[in-house]
Amino acid sequence: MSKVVVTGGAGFIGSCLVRKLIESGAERVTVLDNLSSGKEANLSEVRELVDLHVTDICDYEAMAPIIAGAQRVFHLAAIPSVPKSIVEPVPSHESNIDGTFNVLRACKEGGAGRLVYAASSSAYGDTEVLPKVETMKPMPLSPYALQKLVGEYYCSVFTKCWGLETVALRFFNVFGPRQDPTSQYSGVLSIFMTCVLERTAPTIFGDGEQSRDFTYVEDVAGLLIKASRAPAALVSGICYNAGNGGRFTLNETWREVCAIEGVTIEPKYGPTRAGDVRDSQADTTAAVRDLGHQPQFTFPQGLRKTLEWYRATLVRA
Ligand code: UD2
Repeated sequence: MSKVVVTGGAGFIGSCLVRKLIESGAERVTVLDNLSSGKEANLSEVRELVDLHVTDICDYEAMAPIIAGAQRVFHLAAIPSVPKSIVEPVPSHESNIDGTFNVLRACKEGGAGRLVYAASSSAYGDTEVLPKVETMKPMPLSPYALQKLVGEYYCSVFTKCWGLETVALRFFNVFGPRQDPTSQYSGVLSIFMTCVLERTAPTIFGDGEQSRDFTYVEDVAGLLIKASRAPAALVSGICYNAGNGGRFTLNETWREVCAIEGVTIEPKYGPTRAGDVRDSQADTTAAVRDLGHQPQFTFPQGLRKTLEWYRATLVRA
């Protein structure tokens, strides 16, 4: 039986990937997660098919044996926040750079087949041109953006120097069910969802005209699996945009969320956040061509599905 490992597999994106791997034929999935933001409950429907190791990627001795011998490793464990990396740069650096190095080293020394890495669109910073293409020069604006970029470079160097198969996917503002809305660092859509259901006004940082390529979590999970299966000669050592290809401002997005719910609530506005990118939109040409990327959910469809999930969850809570 082929071993599949997902670091961060109890998190919002990781747990969606675990469910999709099982749907697409994996008999069991090994999850490595320190449960700092992930939750065992995120895996509840598939828990019996998951070998969960509550382990930190910063602890090499503990995590290396879990990765050893895996055919496919998906590295999603991270401290994934621009503002948190500014307020608390040390844990962010340790997890996102040292932890990623540990995962790559464990893959190399443990004879793993392929590593697929969750990179970030934040690496681009503010480009003059949209959409953003992989050939553009990265211009990180925050420690988090730089850390994720270092991870990408490390992937390609492990491919070049030691022949480890790697593929990096730059995620573009992923949203969907199970995104935790409870922290000040939570993704904006998880905050919008709870605000609209509780009929409270969100705070938009800046003028709300910044834009994002919001990507539904199931499309990202599907692309991760495609990246783990694409021919090595074509994709190994390469980084791809994993966005949806669209672009919506925060003002438009809040209005759309309110329209789906049938309410009108004026947002509050606060100061622009340090390290914030102004506009973000993926050119998905390379991912479509090489990985067969084919998003299944438009932004409004993803919003509706997400809102349904938050509604069911908030009612139960
Ligand atoms: C970055 C990356 C994304 C992913 C993510 C991980 C970019 C363009 N995107 O997302 O790919 O790696 O980091 O976390 O760099 N905001 C509000 N009110 C709130 C919360 C957020 O207005 O209550 C704003 C925030 O200032 C930003 C936008 O919403 O302009 C999106 O913020 P986010 O934290 O959801 O994600 P972002 O863009 O930092």
